[in-house]
Amino acid sequence: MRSALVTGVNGQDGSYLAELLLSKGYRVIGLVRRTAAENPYSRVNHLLPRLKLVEGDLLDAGSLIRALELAEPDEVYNLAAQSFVGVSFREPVATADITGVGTLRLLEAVRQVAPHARFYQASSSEMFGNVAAPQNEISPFRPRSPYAVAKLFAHASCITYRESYGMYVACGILFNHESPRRGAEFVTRKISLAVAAIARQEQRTLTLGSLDARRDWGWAPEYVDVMHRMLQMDRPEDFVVGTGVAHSVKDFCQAAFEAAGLDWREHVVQDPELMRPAEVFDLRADSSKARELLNWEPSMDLKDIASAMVRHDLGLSQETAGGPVWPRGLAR
Ligand code: NAP
Ligand code: F7E
Repeated sequence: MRSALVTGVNGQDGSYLAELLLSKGYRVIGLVRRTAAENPYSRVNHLLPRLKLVEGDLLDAGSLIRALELAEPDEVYNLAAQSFVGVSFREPVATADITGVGTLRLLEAVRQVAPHARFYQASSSEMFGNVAAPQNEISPFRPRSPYAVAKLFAHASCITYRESYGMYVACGILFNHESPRRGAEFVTRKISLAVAAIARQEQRTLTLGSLDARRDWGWAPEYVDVMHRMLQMDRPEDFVVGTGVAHSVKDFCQAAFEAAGLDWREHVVQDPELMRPAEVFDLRADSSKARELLNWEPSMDLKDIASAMVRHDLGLSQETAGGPVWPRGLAR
């Protein structure tokens, strides 16, 4: 039985990845931080006790060593991060420490405790900043936020460990991916939750920042599948992963409101306070390499994603924070 350690297991991607690995017969150990919240592991409760949880923090090297000693992993997936770009402008140093140096702490712990484990790093399309779309593995990186800077530090650390120590380290440069398990502060979930509240007549308006920024939005369960595929290759490589189609925030609003029979123009207002100090305007993936070498193909488009999220938030779909939503066509 193969073992996997997943950091950030209670995040959107961590919960889907844990489901996928358990369905493949892995022994899965998830790293979680101590919290005082009443229902702290809400996205993975349904997986317990098959999923084992171990306490640890990317800020604490000793806890990472302990987790690795307990897990004895064949594969390590580093999904933990301060992952919200907006917060990174308000908490830049904490973001650098967790998302950037935290990855280096984990790499060094793996080098010492489990040097033969295969390591997946959750790199981000945010590292590209405003370089011309579409972006691929040879596009330059021009980060535009403290989050992107931290992710780039982590990404470069991974390549350094791969080249210096011969470790199997692979970075997935993933573009935005969404689901009903997306955190409520990210724009797609903020929109789907507001659409549901407006449909129930609990609120009238939704306040957003930039409506023109364009993102390549995919479906999260399909993206954790690619993480696993990346660690099954003969040698470690980095991959850009996205749908290849970009839409504006406005387009997502239109699709989400339409899914509930509403007109977004009657409800969405803009507030300059929600604009970021520096915006990334146009992210669109060229994932030819992943399609060819990993045989990976996304199947959900913007309308599918918006409608699945709105249906969930209206209480119309079976998916709960705890239930798997596998897109059509994806082998489990
Ligand atoms: P997420 O929902 O925000 O989950 C992040 C997880 O990291 C949370 O479970 C959080 O724990 C944990 N975490 C935060 N700080 C930690 C620390 N100091 N020590 C240990 N754990 C810590 O993020 P996601 O959307 O699943 O994304 C997964 C990864 O992919 C992240 O690294 C993100 O930056 C990256 N990424 C995401 C996307 C995307 O579109 N989703 C695209 C590219 C890259 P708590 O539950 O305790 O808060
Ligand atoms: O913003 C605009 C905002 O916060 C998307 C993370 O998973 O993907 C994610 O980062 C766009 C931006 O995601 C609001 O300015 C307008 O242009 O949903 P988001 P993100 O910043 O793209 C990357 C790939 C990651 O790696 C990250 O971890 O939407 N926008 N109005 C807004 N965004 C938010 N959050 N809230 C608004 O009110």
